[in-house]
Amino acid sequence: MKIERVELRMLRANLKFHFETSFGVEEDLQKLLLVVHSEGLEGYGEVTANRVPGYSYETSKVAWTALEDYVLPRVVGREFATPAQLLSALAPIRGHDMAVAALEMAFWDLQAKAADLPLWQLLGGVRTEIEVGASIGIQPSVEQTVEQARQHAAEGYKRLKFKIRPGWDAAPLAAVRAALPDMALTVDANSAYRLTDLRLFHQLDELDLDYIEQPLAHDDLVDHAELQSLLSTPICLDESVHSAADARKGLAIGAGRVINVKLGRVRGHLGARRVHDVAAAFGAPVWCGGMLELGVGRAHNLHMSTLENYTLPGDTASASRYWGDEDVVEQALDAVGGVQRVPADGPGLGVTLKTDLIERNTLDRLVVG
Ligand code: OSB
Ligand code: MG
Repeated sequence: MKIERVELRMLRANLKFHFETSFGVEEDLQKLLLVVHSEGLEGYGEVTANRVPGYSYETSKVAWTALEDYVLPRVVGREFATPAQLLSALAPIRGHDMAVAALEMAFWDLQAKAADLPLWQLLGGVRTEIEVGASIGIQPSVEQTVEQARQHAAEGYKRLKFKIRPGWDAAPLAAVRAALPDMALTVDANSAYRLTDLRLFHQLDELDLDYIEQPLAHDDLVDHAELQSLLSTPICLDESVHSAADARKGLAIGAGRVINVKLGRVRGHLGARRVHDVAAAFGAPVWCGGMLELGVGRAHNLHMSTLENYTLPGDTASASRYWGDEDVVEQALDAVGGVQRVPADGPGLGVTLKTDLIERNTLDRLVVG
């Protein structure tokens, strides 16, 4: 299909809560939405980047620059038969995976619409109901953490993930474990620890967690393997895996036993499927991570989560938890009893855009082609 025209928007997106992690606070987000036009069809993509360069160097503004200056000039006006062909044209660009991913996702949506198939079928999915958990930021007190945990458990989320950082880790988690003895619990450190924090990891190891997400450096695999050899709780890799090759290396040396897949971190659906396949070959389960997405990103996450080896609950919690009724898509992407249905309003991504709301929240707009 020919990429005739691409429309990029920087949207104001006000999260309903302050989301605090070991790297900072996310609030008042800026989100990039991308619409690709081809043969009378529209494909939708979303950049998963946020405001602060703490998870990755890719922020919304950095991704805007990457799309405007490097990504879109290489593809607009050109014809691509497959997502793989599109990605080949972008291979010379190092990094900027979230910027590339938004275009790749939109291209898949276009192809699914052209084939009159739901995206999940084109991707090779095997289910239409997705179990999800909730990711709970660092709270002002242990009491509030337990309260948040009880609330989300009562809503039916299938597992609860808590952000931790040095000084905010074993104590709140032990309190949550005492309050919810049978709940699936996990922690996400976003790279805040070192191997020398072994005492803390041994404390976490006693709490029957499903996994400890990205405890060590964002670009490390070797120290994670050392740590994994000393713990019974599985390590889940997030920041360290940008490709199937990273997944292979990490799993081969025992750097973890679980992988969090995020479309933005692996250049889109093709990269995600390859990571998923490598993990399956190693017998390692995967789950779909979240980046505080709007409805377009959330819908892509749900379609991706239909692949066979997504056997652990993902981060795609109810859209209304983040945005109230101010999401960018008409469909309410809300979980019921911890289960999301894959959007199916028409072929492709199965969602429609709220054009008035999008127009109102547009901070900047760029049309190429
Ligand atoms: O590490 O998984 C992470 C949000 C922003 C950046 C990094 C992460 C997260 C989350 C949020 O954990 C998950 C969600 O979308 O609820
Ligand atoms: Mg994470």
